[in-house]
Amino acid sequence: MLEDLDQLMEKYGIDGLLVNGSAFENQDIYWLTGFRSSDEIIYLKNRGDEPLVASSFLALERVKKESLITQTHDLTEVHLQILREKKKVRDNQDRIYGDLLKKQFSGKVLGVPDIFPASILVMLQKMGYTIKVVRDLVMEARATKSPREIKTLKKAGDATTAAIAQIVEMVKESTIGPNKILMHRGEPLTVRKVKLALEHFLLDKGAESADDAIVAVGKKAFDWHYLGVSGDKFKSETPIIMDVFPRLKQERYIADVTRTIVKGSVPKRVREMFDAVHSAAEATVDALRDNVVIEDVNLACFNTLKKHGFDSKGLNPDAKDGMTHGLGHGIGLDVHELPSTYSCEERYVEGNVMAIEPGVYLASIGGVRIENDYVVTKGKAKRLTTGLDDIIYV
Ligand SMILES: [Mn+2]
Repeated sequence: MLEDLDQLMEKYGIDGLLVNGSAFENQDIYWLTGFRSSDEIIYLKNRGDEPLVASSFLALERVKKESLITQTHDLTEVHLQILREKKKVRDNQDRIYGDLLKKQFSGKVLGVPDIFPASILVMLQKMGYTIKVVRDLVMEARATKSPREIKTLKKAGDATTAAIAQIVEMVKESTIGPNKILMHRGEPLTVRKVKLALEHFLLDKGAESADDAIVAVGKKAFDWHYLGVSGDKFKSETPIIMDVFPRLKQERYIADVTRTIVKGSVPKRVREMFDAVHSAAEATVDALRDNVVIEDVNLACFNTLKKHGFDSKGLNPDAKDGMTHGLGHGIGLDVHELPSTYSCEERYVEGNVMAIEPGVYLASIGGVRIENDYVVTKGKAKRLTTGLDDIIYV
């Protein structure tokens, strides 16, 4: 949370935190300032002080009205001087940062996150500033969500489960044609058609795909990041993975939900995969809570899969099939945030929001994956992605 920044700055040994960019390109900027704009701004926080944003002209006025920031630094005069000299602002960043830092930065060590323009970093060093790259600092602060963020993530979750439910209806409506191909309103049900339907529905709910959705039919889902190509056709008696991770257009938060759907009779081996994955999901969520060691939650999943006869990279790094990816990831303004499920010795804390996605994959069949988003609490983790069955046989 924003409240954790001072403590983290102390931990990382920096006196000031400097971040640059626009909300649409840099989630850190949006999270730190709440300023939803394409304007590039500079965020500076001295340890122990309120943060400020440096900007100019009309953008500065909007920062004052529309952001969470109460302190500003006006760069209008410096910008005007550069323009009067018929020069480019982007070639004169030393004057911009010089003005800001001389007047507003009182400490010695300036921290910058990993996403920071390399040219400005080098320039600041040439100007004599001591710069420390604090790769994880803002990400660590972002890992613990405020009640307001959790409410927004729930809204993203509702849009996502509702969008997948629409596709389930399309599959239900479909008939089974030659070669097991699903026919929807007289045409084969293709990945293109399904992705378009997802996008249309999400837009109506105020969301849009963060990157793309995964819609993987049958064996193609063995590669669990295979996105699906337009011409892929839905088939009966075949597991189809739909992994949908849209972003709310206004609030910019993301949900991540996966369902696997089978139309028609469910082959025995596929049913076994579903049973294993569903049991693993339940065991994982039972284990997930405040102050629990991250690896213990991983093991709850992998050991359950093992009991069901499935291998995993978690128990066997050489595994060729079974669960060949990690348990999940933190989620928020980015699809992948901290905490990382690979930080085995660390512990979950209240307010972490996790996408938990057990899955098993067999080369001869494809895969089955179930993914839902949860808030870590002192008791049982609270699910944010409700209203849609985990196992979908239609
Ligand atoms: Mn995910």
